[in-house]
Amino acid sequence: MNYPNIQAEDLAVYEIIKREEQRQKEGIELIASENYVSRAVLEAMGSVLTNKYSEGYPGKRYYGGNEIIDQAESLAVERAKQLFEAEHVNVQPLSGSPANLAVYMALLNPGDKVLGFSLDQGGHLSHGHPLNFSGKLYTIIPYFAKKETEIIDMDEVEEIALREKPKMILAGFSAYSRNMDWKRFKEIADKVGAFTFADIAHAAGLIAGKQLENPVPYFDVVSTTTHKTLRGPRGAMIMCKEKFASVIDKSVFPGVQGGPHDHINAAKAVAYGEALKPSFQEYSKQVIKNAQKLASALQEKGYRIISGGTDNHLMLVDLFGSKQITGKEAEKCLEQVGISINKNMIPFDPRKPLDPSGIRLGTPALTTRGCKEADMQTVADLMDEALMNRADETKLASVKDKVKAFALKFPVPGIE
Ligand code: DSN
Repeated sequence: MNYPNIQAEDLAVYEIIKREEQRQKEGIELIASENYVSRAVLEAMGSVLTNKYSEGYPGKRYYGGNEIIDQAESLAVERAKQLFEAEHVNVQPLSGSPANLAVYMALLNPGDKVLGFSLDQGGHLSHGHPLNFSGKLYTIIPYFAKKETEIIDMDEVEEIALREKPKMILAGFSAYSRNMDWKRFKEIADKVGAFTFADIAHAAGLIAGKQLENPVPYFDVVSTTTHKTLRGPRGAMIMCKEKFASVIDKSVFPGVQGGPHDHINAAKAVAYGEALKPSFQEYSKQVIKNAQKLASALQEKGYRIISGGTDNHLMLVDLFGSKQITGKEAEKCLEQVGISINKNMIPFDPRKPLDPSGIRLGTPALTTRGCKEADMQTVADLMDEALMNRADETKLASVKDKVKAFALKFPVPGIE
C-alpha cells in the first residue's frame, strides 16, 4: 500500500506508518494474538463506509441512507453464519471486551455467579479479573488447570459447578495451548442449569479453518475477536442460538454501543469471505504444524513448554523454570533483536504478572507470511541465540541482522 495523500498532507503520520511498516517487515512476529490482514481487508477498512452512522440493525435503523450499509452488514452476518454454523450473528461489537460485556449484560444480573478460567492460568481479563467489569460486577468462581498436567481438569470443573451452581459457565482462553472440551462444558452446564458462553477469540480462525472443534453447535453464546487467527479487521462478533438473538442484539445496541463501525463490518465480510476459501483451511493447518514444530524445536534446546506441547497456534514457555530467565528479561532481549513476543504468567507461577516466569509464543502471523516447519527451526535457533547471549551487545546486534535477513524473505501483505 502507498499513502500518497498522507505523505502530501501529514508527513508526521506518514513517517510513523512507514517506520511501523519497516518494523513489521524486518521483525519476527510471535505474539499469539497478532496477524497480518490482506490488502483487501485493509482496503475495506480504509473505505468511505466509515462516513456513515447506522445505529440499529439491517432494515431497522435510526438514521436514513442505510440501504447499502445494510447490505454490507448482512453480508458479514451471512458469511459468519456459514463459517461457524451459527443460528444468529451480531457483527457489531467493536472489540472483544465490549462483546463480552454485552454477553454478560444479556444473560446475567449483577452479582450472578460465573465460572471462568483463571486469568493467571490462561483466561482473559474479561473472564473475571477483579479490576475488570467482569470481576467487579459478577461473582466469579475460577477454575484451574491441574498442577501435574497443566491441562484443565474437566472433572474438577464439574465438581466446582455442582457445588457453586453458577448461572453461566465461560469457556475460553488467551494463553492455553490445549483443546477445550466444549461438549463436556455443555454437559456440565446442563446438569446445573447454567448458560454456556465460549470466548473463542484466540482460536476462531482455526475453528473456521476446520482444524479445531467448533463450540457454536453446543453453546448458547459464543464471542470472538476478528483480528487474531481469523485474520480480519480489529473487532469482534457474537454468535448465538436463535432464542438469544433478541437479548444479545439489544445488549450490543443500545446496551453497550452506539453506532457500528460500518467500514470495519465490511472488512469483516471480506475476511470471512477469505476464511470460507479452501486455502484458509490450509493456512489453519499450517499454523498448528508450525506451532508444534516451534514447541518441539525449543524443547530440544531445553526449554520447558507448559503441558508438554500445543494443540493450537500458541504455547507458553516456562523460561524461568528451565533457563532461569524471567519473562520480562526475555521480552526485552528479544525485542532488541526484532523478535516480538509477550511475557506471560504460567500456571501456578511463583513470580508476579509484571515479571512472570513465562513467555507466550504463537505462529499465526509468521504462517501468513508463508513460513513452514523448517523456518520454525530457524526461529527457535535465533531466539535461543539471543537469549543465551542476552548480556552481549555485539552478539545481539549480529542476531538482529540475522532476524532481519530471515524476515525479509517473507513478504507482509500490504507492505511493499
Ligand atoms: N490482548 C489479547 C491477547 O493478546 O491475547 C487478548 O485480548
